[in-house]
Amino acid sequence: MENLLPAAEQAKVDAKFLRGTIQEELENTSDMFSKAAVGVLKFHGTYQQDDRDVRKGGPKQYSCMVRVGVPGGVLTPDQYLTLDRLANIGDGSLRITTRQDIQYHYVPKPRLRELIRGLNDSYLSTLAACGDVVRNTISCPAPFENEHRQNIQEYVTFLSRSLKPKTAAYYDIWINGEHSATAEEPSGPEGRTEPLYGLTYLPRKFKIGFAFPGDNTTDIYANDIGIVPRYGSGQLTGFTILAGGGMGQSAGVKASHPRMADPICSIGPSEEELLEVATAIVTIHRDFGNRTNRKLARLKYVLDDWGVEKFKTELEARVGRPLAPPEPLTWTRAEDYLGWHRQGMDENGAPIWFTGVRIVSGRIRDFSEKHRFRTGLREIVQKFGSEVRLTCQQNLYLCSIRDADRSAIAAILRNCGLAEPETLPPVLRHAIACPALPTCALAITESERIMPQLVDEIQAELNSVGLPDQVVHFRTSGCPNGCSRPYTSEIGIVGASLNMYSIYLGASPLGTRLGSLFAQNVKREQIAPRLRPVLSFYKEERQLNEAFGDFCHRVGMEALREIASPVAA
Ligand code: SRM
Ligand code: SF4
Repeated sequence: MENLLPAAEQAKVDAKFLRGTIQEELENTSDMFSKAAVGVLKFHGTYQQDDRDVRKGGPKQYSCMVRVGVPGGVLTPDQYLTLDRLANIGDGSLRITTRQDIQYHYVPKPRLRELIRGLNDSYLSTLAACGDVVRNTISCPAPFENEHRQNIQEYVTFLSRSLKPKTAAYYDIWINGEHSATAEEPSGPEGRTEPLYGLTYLPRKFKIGFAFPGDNTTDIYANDIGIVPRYGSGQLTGFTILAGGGMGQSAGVKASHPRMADPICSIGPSEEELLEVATAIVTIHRDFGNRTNRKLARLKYVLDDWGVEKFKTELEARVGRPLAPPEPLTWTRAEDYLGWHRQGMDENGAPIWFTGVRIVSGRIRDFSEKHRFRTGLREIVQKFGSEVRLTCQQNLYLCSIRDADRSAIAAILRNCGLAEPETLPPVLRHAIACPALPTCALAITESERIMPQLVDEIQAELNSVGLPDQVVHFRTSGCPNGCSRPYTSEIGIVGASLNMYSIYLGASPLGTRLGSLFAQNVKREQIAPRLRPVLSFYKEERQLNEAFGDFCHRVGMEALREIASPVAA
């Protein structure tokens, strides 16, 4: 009998190391790619989408979402200006993602190659930004010079490059065989083999994140592998390794669920050992991840099945030695460094600054005369040569600012409508939304488009119960996949069905505990009213300095539901 692979696996085999029919289809006049090519395109960082607003009224209008990988979120001024210049190929916006990448939306098929070539000229790549491979490696990009962060960025870049697919297909298709210095040499005589991935790559996407001790701005527990450096006497002494985190769940698949990564082991500080252990974990996913059900294929389900002990034993077998137990981790913050911070000092002892700019939903665009975010940021980078760093909370840091330039930069930010973060309402300051409608094919409800209004409503509730300055972390996703990581947010709103949302409460503000389902099938208009009694209860009953998420967790969902019985629609 023929040995049939599941369709998604067979498609990878048929694509012959990520070639498929993309090249031929780029030459034809159709405005869309075939289904087979769409699957392969994802590994090249491109999703074919159709505008969901248009879909309602007539024939589908196809375009592409293109994701540019930015390891650790670090961009040179030249790279930022290239990204900005190329935004006009799409809808004129650059969108910072929750994994420090840049996305373009509405890129027409005939201009895809021009876009990817343009990126390659500035050593930027879309290869493996999506697909069943190791995705963009994230890290906290705050550039504090006294905290070894620059050094960790070198590990991020190294790991990123080492785990990229090696096929030459990307360069053959998009760049006529030329490849930029950011990607590794294709391996094998014709760049056709994949020593790590093989023909069928991974069962599913795979995500790696670094965090700094105490600083969980990257949401480390939401990653397949989490890496936390350890320091002793001012020196890097090694890394604590976590595994098995992920947010996605599917309404129709009961066993699917968000999961926090488990601490697995401690290793030494060398790049070689870090790569060895990370690669071994990737191969565990490759060899044991579920290849028959993509909804249960992430590494987190291997951890669920095996438990930490068995996982560690398999890892030790793969690296050929015992691994030390993980060091305990403690966290003190998980919010981006918004506003002005001292980065270091120049050669004359004058301060060097960085400033964390709040970009709501990561959308950099010239929205109106008063809100010209793209123009303002471009002007700053052009004039002052600022390095740009993207964060996992969809914000950006303008770095290495001389003391003498600080007030001019602050004035440009103000004039282009990028408000000083401390002047924003507290809930808006740290809110995150996924794109959802109209671009995302999987969106069940709105997310990014309703976020500002929803945040206003929740802020109004906080004001009315007498907590106007309370910071409450708020995230919304248009479906249970959880791209904004709503399950690690103090308030997580998740699209469930037409105009209906689930509300999750009780996650830790430090990103160390998942929230619990508080209410289901809540109409969009009822979200804030449903939260009103909970916020009021919090105001009355909280302990000293108790965060909202910690309070909800302590009190429990049952008690919260009791005091917040549904408000009439
Ligand atoms: Fe995501 C799929 C957007 C971070 C879990 N995600 C998608 C797609 C590509 C929809 C699709 O498959 O057709 C979305 C494109 C929408 C659009 O129009 O742009 C999409 N995900 C995003 C971004 C842009 C959201 C954002 O607001 O920034 C983020 C891009 C990150 C990047 O640069 O790589 C993004 N996605 C995440 C995260 C957060 C994270 O990684 O820290 C998660 C949860 C963590 C995790 O992976 O578990 C996430 N996205 C998913 C899932 C669920 C995966 C699962 O295990 O079940 C899907 C659906 C899928 O893969 O089938 C998905
Ligand atoms: Fe799309 Fe769902 Fe991700 Fe939002 S959470 S971008 S709706 S897949």
